[in-house]
Amino acid sequence: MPIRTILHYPDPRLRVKAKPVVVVDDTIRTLIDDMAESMYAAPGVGLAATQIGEDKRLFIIDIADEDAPSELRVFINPEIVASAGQQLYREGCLSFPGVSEDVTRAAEVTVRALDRDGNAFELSASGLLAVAIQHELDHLDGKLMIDHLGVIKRRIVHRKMLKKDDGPRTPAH
Ligand code: GNR
Ligand code: NI
Repeated sequence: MPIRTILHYPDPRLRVKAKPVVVVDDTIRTLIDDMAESMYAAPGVGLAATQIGEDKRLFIIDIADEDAPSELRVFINPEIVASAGQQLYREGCLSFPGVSEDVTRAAEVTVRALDRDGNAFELSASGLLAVAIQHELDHLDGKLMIDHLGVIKRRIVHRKMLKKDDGPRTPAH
């Protein structure tokens, strides 16, 4: 089960709006296994298929503490069916290594999705789990944490990411 390369901003593939999963089959389950391995290796608390260049509406989350047993949650074709309140959380993103910024999101969400067996479930979440669900769902729509920042912070993060990037220099703007 290979560890997959996680795309970094400003890779254009991070802007793709992912397509629904049509059947939850062994191909999807293999993809989930690869994503889990990649997320734990990173390490991160979540990973969206978009971040490894897979055009599918699927993400995984594990917010269990390092010293606790892992609790992998799988969300296929997720939809937020209810949300309430607001919370500010200092977020990171595996597609923005070295960046952490405060983002405002709903305090509580109810998400409906399919699990790795293709069974529908509903989950209500608050705190970090609610943040992660919203962060990952954004990825499936090609939306990134930088889009939640004001113009000044956004430009700072943008320039920082261009500097880190290897390869040919294009003029900063
Ligand atoms: O590993 C991650 N940590 C994190 C911390 C606060 C809010 C959101 C996240 S998600 C992130 C992994 C990631 O980039 N998922 O898309
Ligand atoms: Ni992310």
